[in-house]
Amino acid sequence: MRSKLLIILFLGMILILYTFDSVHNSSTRFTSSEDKTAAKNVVNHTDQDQGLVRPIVLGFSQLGSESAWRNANTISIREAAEEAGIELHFEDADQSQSKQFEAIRSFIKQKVDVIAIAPVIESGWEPILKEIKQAGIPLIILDRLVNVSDSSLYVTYIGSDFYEEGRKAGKYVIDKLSSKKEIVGIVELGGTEGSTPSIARGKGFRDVIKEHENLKILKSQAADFTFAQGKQVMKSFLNKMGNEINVLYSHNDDMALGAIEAIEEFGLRPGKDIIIVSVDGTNKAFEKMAEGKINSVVECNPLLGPNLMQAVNELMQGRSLPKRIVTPESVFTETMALEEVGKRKY
Ligand code: GZL
Repeated sequence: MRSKLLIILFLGMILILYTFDSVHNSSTRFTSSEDKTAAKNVVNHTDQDQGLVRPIVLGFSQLGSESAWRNANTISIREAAEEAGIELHFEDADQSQSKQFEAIRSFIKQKVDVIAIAPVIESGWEPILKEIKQAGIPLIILDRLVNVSDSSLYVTYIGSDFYEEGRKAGKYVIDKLSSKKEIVGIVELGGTEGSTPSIARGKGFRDVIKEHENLKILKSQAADFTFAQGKQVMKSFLNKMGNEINVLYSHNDDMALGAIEAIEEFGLRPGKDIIIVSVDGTNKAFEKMAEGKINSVVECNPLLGPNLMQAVNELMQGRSLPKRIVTPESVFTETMALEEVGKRKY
């Protein structure tokens, strides 16, 4: 009898222990998974409440990949984001403003911390910038500018002084042809119509050469900053007025490189029969300058990644930024070309 009682007691003990253990484990299992979700949420929420470090999320709308300059600009931004530990959401708009608008609306939906845009043209931005402001997301303008009545729609504009670049190109032409008293025929390959660099480089150049009556712009046409269109438009210039052309002013190197092919196919010598001044300062342009086929290149610095990430970090630390951040640049001529070739970072 006594042994039966002991067995029943023992079995009862095992049953109680088993029941307790299975209840505990299942709640632990549930709790652990709940912990995982909670932990994730806690990390996200914590960074809002207690400032724990989590990656800053930057949404960047790049206008396209039309030129060597643009590709160098994109590489600089990707590398600088990596270096800064900033999570970069990058969208390439293939030079389409409506694709830039789509990218910006997706950044707003993703609730990114900061939005940056390299606007393909200056006009048409007011409504979408108001949507960004409505969403409470700070905006940085990079490279080119937007034409808006309310500049409070963006925090800062980081980019070159394109007007000064145009002036530098004009000054080079004046110096190079100072001995000429007869008419000097100039043709101009413009960048993307309505873009800040194209508008400002054209104005800066004209404001400088207008003092010299013998310097005449025979023809100016947009060629969208691309090699192919630069070659095509230069070919049309040559067919219309080949022997009157003494100077080509190209708003970027890619179009100048295309024009060089057109000039050689036409039977003239680039850099000699036609003086060529270009803008950007890509390594390929320096190579042509070293060959004597381009006479001068005005630098336009695409390596804006570090500037952008510094601005994003300072913004997120609550620091104020200047409305305008100008990138430093130089001018190069044939004499400097050889020592620069191969040194260029783009
Ligand atoms: C200038 C940039 C221009 C370059 C071109 O900052 O926007 O666009 O000069 C590029 O090469 O395509």
